[in-house]
Amino acid sequence: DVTVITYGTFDMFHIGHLNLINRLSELGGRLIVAVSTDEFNREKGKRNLMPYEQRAAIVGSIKNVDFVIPEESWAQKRSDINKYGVDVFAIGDDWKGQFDFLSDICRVVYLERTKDISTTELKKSLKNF
Ligand code: C2G
Repeated sequence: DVTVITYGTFDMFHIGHLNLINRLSELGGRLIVAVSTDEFNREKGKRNLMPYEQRAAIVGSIKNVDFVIPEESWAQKRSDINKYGVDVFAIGDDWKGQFDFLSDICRVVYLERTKDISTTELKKSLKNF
């Protein structure tokens, strides 16, 4: 079976995240999602509203997701791909080109982002709600 992996914060889970996850599960039979820990998010310069446990629980509850692991560093992708026998690394095209260096050990796919929704936008619209 084809194993797919992706990485992300998945804060304030929304349709953009769901669309991506559903598209990922079309790429292969097994889907692993690495959810960024709170500490790693700070390293990414991102602040998440929901703690890792909640974000991981929500992502893990999605039927197409087979396995959730923590994303703790930029450097873990290569070892994850080898450890889990990953065939496809896929992520939204806001990262286009950033992970081509992994193409010696797996297929690298960039998927189109869902328009007009992001956690940042949601936070803004909540302020005026
Ligand atoms: N996404 C999307 N459409 C949106 C918003 C997000 O397709 N409207 C996708 C992103 O492209 C990403 C995934 O959903 O593939 C998770 O988005 P984020 O939580 O913002 O992930 P990010 O912080 O970019 O983390 O090592 C990689 C990083 O951890 C990626």
